[in-house]
Amino acid sequence: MSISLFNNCLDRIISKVYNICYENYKGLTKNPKWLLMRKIARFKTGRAIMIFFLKRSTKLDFNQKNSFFSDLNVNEIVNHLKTEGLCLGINLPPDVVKEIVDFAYSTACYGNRKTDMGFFYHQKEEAQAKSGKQFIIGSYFNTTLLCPAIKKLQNDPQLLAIAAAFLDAQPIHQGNLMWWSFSGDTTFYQKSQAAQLFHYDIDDYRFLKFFFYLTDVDDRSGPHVCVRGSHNKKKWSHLWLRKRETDEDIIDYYGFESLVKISGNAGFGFVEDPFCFHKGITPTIKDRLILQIEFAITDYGMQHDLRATSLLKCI
Ligand SMILES: O=C(O)CCC(=O)C(=O)O
Repeated sequence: MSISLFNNCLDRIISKVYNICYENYKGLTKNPKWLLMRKIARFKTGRAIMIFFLKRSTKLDFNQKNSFFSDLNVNEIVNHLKTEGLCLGINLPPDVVKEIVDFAYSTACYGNRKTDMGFFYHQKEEAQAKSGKQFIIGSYFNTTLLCPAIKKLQNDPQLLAIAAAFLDAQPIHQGNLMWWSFSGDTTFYQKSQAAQLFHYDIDDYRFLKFFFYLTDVDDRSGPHVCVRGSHNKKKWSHLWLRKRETDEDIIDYYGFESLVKISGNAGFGFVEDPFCFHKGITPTIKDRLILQIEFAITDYGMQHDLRATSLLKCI
């Protein structure tokens, strides 16, 4: 076995063991109900049973005229989302993009999501040199509290209407995430930590994520890739091992034509059923800024970006 193959295998084993330990530790200490949900919800039957018991009234009325997206057809989007696992073209108005991007440039982001690794976007190189670390992503915290445009988006009546129809329940806001994916070379372990390898999420028995690009995204600036239809079809090992999958594994099972690589200009948005396999491709040329807004049936308090300001430290 060559040294590089050995290192690659070791990298994968470390990444898997780390993820299992971290998930169980985090679940047991922070919210055992979340940990239990993670075990049950990976199976379709488990999800169906729990959704049956959790079912609540969905007679919801949203004033869709006050939306950034009032021209969208909710039923069409939800049908698409249910059959394909994603729906493209939920686009942000340019003034909202500008407000959020201005916020991103004038607020510290945190390297690899560590609360003591804060820096402003334009100071990334300096921050890396000073800390001796390579930052794969730079995430923002407390976005609801700090950015009025993001707060408005998470309360947008049309997004809520889509979420309610998909969830068949009162949509609960689980959290926002906004982050830079930085361009450059990354190892398998770094990709696995930054959602840059194929995986599916288990954040509730049913949930959905809206994504909005805030920079122009093409093949070389970190497009998101979703495997169409994979929310409804997984093989035994996908369910039981739930490891990060290689492109080859995914293409072998789902076929190359199932991969939807999503490019778009700043403001381009889409909604995804995160039980689909998905990933962000590591940007090679240009950094990508993306915003994610997530709704579910229950808030387990595990997905939000809220951090006490006393914990946040700049490098
Ligand atoms: O960076 C991306 O596009 C992937 C994001 C992702 O995998 C996730 O939010 O679960």
